Amino acid sequence: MNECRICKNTIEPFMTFGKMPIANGFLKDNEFKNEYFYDLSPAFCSKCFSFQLINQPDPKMMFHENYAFFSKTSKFMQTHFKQFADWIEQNYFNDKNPFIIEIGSNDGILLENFAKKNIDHLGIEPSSNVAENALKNGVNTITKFFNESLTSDILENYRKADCIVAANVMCHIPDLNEIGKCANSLLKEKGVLIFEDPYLLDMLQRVSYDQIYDEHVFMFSAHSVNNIFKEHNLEIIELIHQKTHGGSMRYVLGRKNQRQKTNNVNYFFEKEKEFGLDKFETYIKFKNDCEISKKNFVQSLKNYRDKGKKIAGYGATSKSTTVLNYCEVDSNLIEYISDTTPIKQNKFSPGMHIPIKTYDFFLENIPDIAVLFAWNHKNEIINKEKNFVNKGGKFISHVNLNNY
Ligand code: DWN
Ligand code: SAH
Repeated sequence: MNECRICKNTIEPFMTFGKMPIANGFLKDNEFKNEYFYDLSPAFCSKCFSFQLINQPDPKMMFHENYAFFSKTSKFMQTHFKQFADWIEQNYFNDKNPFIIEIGSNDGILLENFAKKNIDHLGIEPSSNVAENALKNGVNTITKFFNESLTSDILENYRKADCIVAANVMCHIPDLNEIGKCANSLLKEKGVLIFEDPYLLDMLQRVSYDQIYDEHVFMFSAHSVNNIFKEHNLEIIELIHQKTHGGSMRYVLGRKNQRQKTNNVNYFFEKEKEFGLDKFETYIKFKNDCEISKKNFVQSLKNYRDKGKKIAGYGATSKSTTVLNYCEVDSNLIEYISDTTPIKQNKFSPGMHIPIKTYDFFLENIPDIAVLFAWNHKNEIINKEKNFVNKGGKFISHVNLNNY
């Protein structure tokens, strides 16, 4: 019997994606035989509405000194985080001498905007290789996991914060009750907790099941976030939908009755209810949608291959690990995947062992078909690849690319 990670209610898995490797575990061929696999099965809690993974590998196996994701690889995301920083400053800094803490600050993509203005900030980032980049750029960073013991250290050595922010991190943390307690200790009376994560409703509607992988132990909705944090005296005061990562939600939470709620909070609660996000049947439908998506994706790759087309992947995303392993697609169908991140290059994709190549390799070995695993960066990539498209190259994906 499985327990909800939040409310301890009994939960049932509604599907399995099968055995999965670490999503960002790009590896050398001499490491194939010791590759780690776990069972990737999501479940839904019909009491607190949390969509969650039954099993998650130990965080230390995912976030360490060789973490493969560097936030600044996307120009679009750099712009997003600059705008995000300006928005926080305009809306949620009330103090003359504000202090902002970021959980999962990665290479400093958000906090560098505050550092440049000499605004007091602190990044918490356990993956030391990405944190090093932030430190080089003048972003104050502690290379540790955020938790209760670190919270005590911060209170001793720094001060209470006006804002705790986390982008694409909260959904990675298995014990959110601990995070609720930490936020309570660290925030000033009128302080806010702001986080952005891929939005469950978008994932269900778009069948972007590749958002489900080891790091993403939760997929949030307004309903679940409300239930998770109300136990810690925090309430949602603002919700803003985002285009990033294929559809995300920005949640702003304040201490109960300390801040005015905006009108759109109810709008999203109603929209989620209308969709049936609180009902188990919705997730059974999602399971069927995933199976159809898998069948169509594999068939279209086979059709292209049988016509003699050269197929490559574009962007060795974490998400692609779920697609490739669930659909059992290996280098018989996708010859190689190109990615601009040096730490991924000249290694193999987790589980299916497709070679990862440089961007120059892509330019020298242009495929007929590019599987856009980084579909969430479609506009940025299509703009860059006008030449490929003009010469007859075609981008495809398991999701409908017209939605992005
Ligand atoms: O939540 C998470 C998000 C924020 O980032 C983490 N758990 C891990 C990671 O997820 P992802 O790997 O799915 O993220 P992206 O942003 O979709 O990854 C894009 C990949 O594509 C990177 O490896 C860089 C690469 N890329 C490229 O080769 N050429 C990206 C762009 C824009 C390009 O032009
Ligand atoms: N905020 C960045 C990075 C997201 S990737 C962005 O939006 O692009 C997730 C990041 O969270 C990784 O850098 C990982 O090392 C970090 N992380 C994971 N668990 C964490 C924890 N418990 N505390 C702090 N950071 C964590």
